[in-house]
Amino acid sequence: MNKSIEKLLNDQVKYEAGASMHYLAMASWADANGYNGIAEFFYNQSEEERVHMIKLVKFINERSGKVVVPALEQPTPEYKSLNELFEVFLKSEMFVTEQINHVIFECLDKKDYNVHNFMQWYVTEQLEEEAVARTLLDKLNIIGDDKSGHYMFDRDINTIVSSATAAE
Ligand code: OFO
Repeated sequence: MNKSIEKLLNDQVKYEAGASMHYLAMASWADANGYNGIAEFFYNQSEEERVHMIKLVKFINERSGKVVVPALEQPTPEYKSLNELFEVFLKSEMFVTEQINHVIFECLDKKDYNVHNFMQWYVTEQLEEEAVARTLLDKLNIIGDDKSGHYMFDRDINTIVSSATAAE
């Protein structure tokens, strides 16, 4: 495997792992603050990102590349509001999308169509996750500071996510 692509795939392992830990911290914050639906949503997101990370690790090994398991920074443990929580979620997904685009660009540049093909799965996944993050943030912006609105958002988050993904 081309060394620059191997490096970018390893960077991607780190970003997926970072997102997984970040979402775990968000789930834990939501859990501790009584938002059980949101906590469940982020526990699931955290698990999904871990799956994305492992998929990359296995692929690098299959292609006889060298995997470097990364050290991670501690994620933020505190959030001021639900809006802040979901703003950070959207930013995190947008960051990951940018990095995936970077890998795709390098694959085309180095004519590695095998990795390019593999990365298409991540492109689709990011489209979906960014759409979900945007939908949730839009709903929270409509709700504003209304506590009963937050209560219903927490109760209905799985329905909101299902309708956002169905609308794709
Ligand atoms: Fe790994 O799917 Fe989003 O970040």
